[in-house]
Amino acid sequence: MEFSLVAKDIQSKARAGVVQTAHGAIETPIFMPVGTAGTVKAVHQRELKEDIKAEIILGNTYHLYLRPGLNILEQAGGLHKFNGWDRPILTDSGGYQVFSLAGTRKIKEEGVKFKSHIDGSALDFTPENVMDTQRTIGADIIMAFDECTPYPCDYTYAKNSMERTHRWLQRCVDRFDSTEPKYGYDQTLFPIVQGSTYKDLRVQSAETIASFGREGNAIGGLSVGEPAEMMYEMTEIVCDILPADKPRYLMGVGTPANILENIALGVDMFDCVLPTRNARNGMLFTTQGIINIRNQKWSTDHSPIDAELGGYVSTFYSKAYLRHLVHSGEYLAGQIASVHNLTFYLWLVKQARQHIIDGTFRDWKDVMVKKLMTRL
Ligand code: PRF
Repeated sequence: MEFSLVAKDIQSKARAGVVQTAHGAIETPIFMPVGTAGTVKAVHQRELKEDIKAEIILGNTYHLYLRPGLNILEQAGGLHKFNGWDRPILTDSGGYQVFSLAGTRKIKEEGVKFKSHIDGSALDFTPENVMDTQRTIGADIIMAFDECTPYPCDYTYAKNSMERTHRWLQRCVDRFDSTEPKYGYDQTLFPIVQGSTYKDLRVQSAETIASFGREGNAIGGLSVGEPAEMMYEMTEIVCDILPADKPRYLMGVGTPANILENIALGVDMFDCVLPTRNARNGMLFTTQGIINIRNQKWSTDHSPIDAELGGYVSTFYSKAYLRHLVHSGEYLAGQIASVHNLTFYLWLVKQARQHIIDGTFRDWKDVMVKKLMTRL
């Protein structure tokens, strides 16, 4: 994997760059649609490519390991072959999901013992087997096995957890570096900064993570319920320490405003379920602000979902039609809304990138943050 910086904003710490992977280039800043179980929910691959213009999608180790399982993924020749997505894929390690989804779980130095949320069977994730699993899934970018602390989290717990995440990282690196890709193309491992909302822990974690000298770095443990200002404060501390010549990935973030504010602090990559999950509940992000398409006021609005955004579904379908589909419980409602929201998120980061290159990012961002969070 290679990262090159294309431009730096003069008014903020925002950067524009290009990440080269075995499955093609990613222009940063980038938003990565979440495809937990090998599918971005309600969106098919041709829409992802041609309408949304996604450059990379996420998969999840925890879900893919449980279903369809490693044998089937290996038979297929990896996830790219299995789901027909031939551009880059990043897999999260399952650390986060074990903590948020699994039933009873026990965290030990060796790893995490938990029960599957599907059939209750007993499972064991260790830094080593999570590396092997991600090798088998065949993701281009694989994530270290970490513990995402909840918010709030007391200092002693946060410190012990962070230190364990660092020890687990050493084991991830040892395993990853002593194994080969399964399908002939390069994979790369990103470590994850933790440290909850404590400045000194974030500094310590960022310095430790940077010292591993990997090809990219991630920031975890944020956007877990803390105030946005606290998240920005932590992101800034960490970005100032992580190397400038490597991509920085902020995990699980966020709203359009969160994304723009974190781009201004030096973050390059984002993922979040918000655009797809909220789409399935009728919440649309548009260039004019936020719409709840269920509201009566849209029932007679025959204008496009978002004429300014462009893109096929956002201009072809009207608000009144989409509202009708939602109220009728039609599957097409979830599909149209998901494609629209993702088109919007990819448009947003592309706009951000262009404004960074043009040297107008901060002024543009300050206007957009207010506009995008307006409820229409
Ligand atoms: N760790 C991992 N995945 C994550 C997170 C984390 O801390 C977060 C936190 N926002 C989202 N996804 N491995």
